[in-house]
Formats: sequence, C-alpha cells, structure tokens
Amino acid sequence: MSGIRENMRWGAMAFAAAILLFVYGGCAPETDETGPPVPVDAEAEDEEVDDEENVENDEPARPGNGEEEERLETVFEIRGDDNMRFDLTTFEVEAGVEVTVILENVGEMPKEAMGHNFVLFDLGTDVNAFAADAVQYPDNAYIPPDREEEVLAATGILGPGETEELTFTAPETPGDYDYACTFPGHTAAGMVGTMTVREPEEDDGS
Ligand SMILES: [Cu+2]
Repeated sequence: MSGIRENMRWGAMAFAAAILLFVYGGCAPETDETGPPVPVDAEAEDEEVDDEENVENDEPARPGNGEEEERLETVFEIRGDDNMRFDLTTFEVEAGVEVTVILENVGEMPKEAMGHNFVLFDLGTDVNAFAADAVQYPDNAYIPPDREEEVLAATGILGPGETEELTFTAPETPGDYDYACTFPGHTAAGMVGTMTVREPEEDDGS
C-alpha cells in the first residue's frame, strides 16, 4: 500500500509541479504584460521631463525674442470705466513712431453721464485748466476749439461699449506727455495718464 501511496505522492507532487509550471509559465507572461506599463509610465514621466526640458529649452530662446522687445510696443488698449478710471495710466513709445491707441468704454452708464475720450496733450499743457475750459464744448467732443493746438491726438466721446482706434505719430521730442479724459469732471477725478516718449534705439548694426 505504501508503494501506491508513494506513487500517489509523487503523482501529487508532479501535479503540483505542473500547476506551478502552469502558474509560473502562464502568469509570468502576464506579469511581463503588466510589467511593460511600468516602463511605459516611466517613459511617460520621461516625456514629461522632456517636455519640461523643452520648456526650459524654449526659455533660453526667449532672450532672443527679448532682444526684439527692445523695440517698444506701438499699439495700446486703454479702457475707461464707470469709475472714471483708465486701466492704463502709463505707457512708453519711441519718438517718431506710429502709435495706435484703442480706447474702449467698458462702462454701462449712459454716454451723457459717463462718456470717455482720450486726449493726448503737448508738453507744457495745463491739463486741468484745459479740462475746465472743455466743459463748455460738449459739441466739440469736450475740446476747446481755441486750444486744439495743445492737442496732439484725440478720440471722440465714447458711450458704453464703444471703441475707437486712434492712430498718430509719436512726438520727436522725448518727454512725458499727459493724456486725459476731458469729459466734465473726469480729469479732476484722476482719469489721466502719461505717455513717455523716449529716444529711438540706435541701430547697433545688429
Ligand atoms: Cu471719462
């Protein structure tokens, strides 16, 4: 009997070994299959790192763009709101270049109560005195006709939601040029700004 049991034991061991082989041989490939995702993830992380490296690589390229930024902007968006404020109160341009100011009234109040304009003054203009005079000239977009020589550029009076694009040539003389909204009360309320004109960049032959 023990011989038969011995055989059964061996048989059982062989069976167990077969199962082990099967499990090992069958599942191992699965383990390999689940294995690859790990390297894939690792690759994905590598790609992310690569992306970051690319971003970093892009950044060194930006100083090149920065050199181009030596040339000043020429287009400026300025918004006027119901609080009698310009959202841009300083900007800088190069002497003699063509400049575009896009004025937008982003308020909601009626034009008669809260209209806005953009008036750029020559150097030496008493802006507050100008605005005080301007009150009398609603039909001339709040610009006194006898003081128009003090105005370098001006939009009309804009109502809510209105936009006007104004293009003019920046003065040749460097300096700080005031601008203001001459709608009654707005200059005094602080709806003013300064356009700085700077010497043109010398071409270094680059
Ligand atoms: Cu205004």
